[in-house]
Amino acid sequence: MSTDVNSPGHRAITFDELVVAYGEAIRGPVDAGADLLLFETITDTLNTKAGIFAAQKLFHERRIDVPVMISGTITDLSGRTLSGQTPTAFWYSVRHANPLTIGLNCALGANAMRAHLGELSDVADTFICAYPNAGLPNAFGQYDETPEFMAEQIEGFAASGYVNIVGGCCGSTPDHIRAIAQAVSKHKPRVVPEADKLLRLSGLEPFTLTSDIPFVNVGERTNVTGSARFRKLITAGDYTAALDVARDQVANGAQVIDINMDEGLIDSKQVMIEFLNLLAAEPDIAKVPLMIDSSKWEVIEAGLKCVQGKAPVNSISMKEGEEQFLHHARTVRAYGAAVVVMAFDEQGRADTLERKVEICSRAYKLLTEEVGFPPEDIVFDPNVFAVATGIEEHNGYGVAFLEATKIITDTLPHVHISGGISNLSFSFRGNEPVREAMHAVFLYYAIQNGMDMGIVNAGQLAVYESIDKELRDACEDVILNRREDGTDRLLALAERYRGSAGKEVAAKDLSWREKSVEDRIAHAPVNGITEYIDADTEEARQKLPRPLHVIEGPLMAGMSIVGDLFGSGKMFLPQVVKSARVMKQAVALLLPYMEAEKNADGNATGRQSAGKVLMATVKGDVHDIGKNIVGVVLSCNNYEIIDLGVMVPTAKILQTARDENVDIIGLSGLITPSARRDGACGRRNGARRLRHSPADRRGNDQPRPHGRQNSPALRTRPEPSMSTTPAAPWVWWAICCRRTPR
Ligand code: THG
Repeated sequence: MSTDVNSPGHRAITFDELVVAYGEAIRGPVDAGADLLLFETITDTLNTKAGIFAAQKLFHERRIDVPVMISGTITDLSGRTLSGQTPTAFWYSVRHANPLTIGLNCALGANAMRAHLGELSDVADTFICAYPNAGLPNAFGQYDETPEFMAEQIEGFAASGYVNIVGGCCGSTPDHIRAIAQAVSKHKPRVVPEADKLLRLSGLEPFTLTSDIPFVNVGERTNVTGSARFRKLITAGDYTAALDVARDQVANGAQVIDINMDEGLIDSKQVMIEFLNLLAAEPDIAKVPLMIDSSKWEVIEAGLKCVQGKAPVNSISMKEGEEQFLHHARTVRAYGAAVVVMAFDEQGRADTLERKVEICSRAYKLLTEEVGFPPEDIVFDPNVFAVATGIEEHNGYGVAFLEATKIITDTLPHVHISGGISNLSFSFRGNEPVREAMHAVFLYYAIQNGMDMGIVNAGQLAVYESIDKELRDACEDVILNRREDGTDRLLALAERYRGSAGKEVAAKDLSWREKSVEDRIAHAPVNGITEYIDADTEEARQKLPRPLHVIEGPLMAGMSIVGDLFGSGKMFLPQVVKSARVMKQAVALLLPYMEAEKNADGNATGRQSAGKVLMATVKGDVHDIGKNIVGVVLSCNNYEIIDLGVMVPTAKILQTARDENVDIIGLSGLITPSARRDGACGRRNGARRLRHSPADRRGNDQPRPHGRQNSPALRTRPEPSMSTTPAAPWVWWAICCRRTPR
């Protein structure tokens, strides 16, 4: 982290210097015969990654293997390390050390540690070790928690099955340890869960590629060769604006961002370091994993030394032979990164189905058997090349990629498939509508074949269903190589779209403006068009009997289509983000009218509350559009709403429910980040594991991680209102907790 408040990119020490320092510190105890090494009180994960790197180097040189314990510290109420990581993100960053234990120590005392330990306990497939302080030091620097009090708290960890090893940090005395030992002796140690082989990345926050996520959008705009604007900003040294490019991508739904500084006129390595160091101080960007993209190995390695999260490296390949490939792979692993492997070998890039499959299979064998690389951390890129270039041998590139994707995901267990989607349409540069249509068509087929990641322009993704049929067919002819004159026909058709660069494909066709106001309103969220939504919403408000009917009718009809398209892989997260924006804008316009109506109604009839509803977006999630709409709808139906906002911890929800004696609790959360034991979405049965295979992602039936509330205090109905389509990105739980009928 920066030690200079005026210079967020400043670092007082480099990764390499830390590796040297840690190396010395580790040699001492190892020479003296230490049985274990403990990295403790970790506030900045990148430092620890340097420590792990140093330890592994020493172990390798001496052919020894000393067990390692890793213990972080969460020192404030944000529930994050000092450098901003959540407990799960922290675990993903150090998991490559294969530590004997992961855990927490020091900090604010046992009580404040509990929720974070619960989170770690849920995700870590190794032992958990916890040794908190005896509370916070008082004004005299002394610790007030008595042995009995501290033992009671720590017994709670054991009773919940959170821990395998416990102890005391600052302020604990032999009496504390005795009391703790006695208290936990009644309980069984935690059972270490098995971790499914899923790609787990992190920035400040974790990103797990589960079957709920059909496709990971990797933002392509922070690439000096892929964006003229970004290149200009970087070469001009305007890092503030360059960071905004990164920020916009995350806001537009990129779940990972690709960073590439390969430009001849700049010092790529130095610029990569500077940009990543600056980025680390921007939580709204640094929350996502960063894909470090360079064709130069030294730039990749320099990048890896700047990121505390688990990053995917883009890329390594066998183009310089096996030895170099193995060296790169081992090094990537030592930094705890995942890897994109390009389908290149000593002969060059793979352009046929056979070569793509052969190279990826060979790389898989080397990585898994020689390096011990976890297969779930491997992302193959079978090369997206430009089609419709006029060169006949390029016509089969689309099909070769699609078929290779299917074979690779079917035959190489747990791997992922990615590619640079915008490469596909290079021959239509300057014609954005056609490029977007080609990308949407390509993704539609590639995802069905198992592609689960892609480098895309997250702010500019067309919806497959909304593409003009004629254009879509022409794109399919080219991508699927269905007819000999496919390129000529697409070229001819493309002329009609030229000139509308940057506009949405769907916006080009304005025939939807002729339709009824209901149809127009439903059209807008599906296509993410905010341009007309205010006028249309106002028109509908005047037409329909009540403002609420505009939401319940046409807007919901649109959102329901969004859910279906998402569920069937025809729409992606960035587009859903746009839909939500349209919806939000429309609801904002209607809200004052609904408030006025409610007030008038309430005054006139003096109607009583229909019931009290507590609503919250659960910890781990910040999305609230659905919740807000339901809140509005319910309040218009005379329910009294208590909205706790977003990122609300379990304890606060339950406490408020009791204090306010509510009738219903409604929780909102994206399934993936929220369905954790401590994420307020219910306790997952430790024995119930969810398995995900590539086949799952292709939409087969599968168990889903629905939360289930088991709290005996509340009479519950599990999963009463699972809504939307199976793969929709959001889900609602409504937990009925009324004990006595009103
Ligand atoms: N595989 C892997 N990594 C990759 C690629 C790949 N990284 C780089 C690239 N390919 C993916 N990224 C981009 C980014 C932008 C464009 C294409 C691919 C692009 N840019 C516009 C153009 O060139 O016309 C620029 C427009 C502008 O200047 O704004 O198309 O395949 N592993």
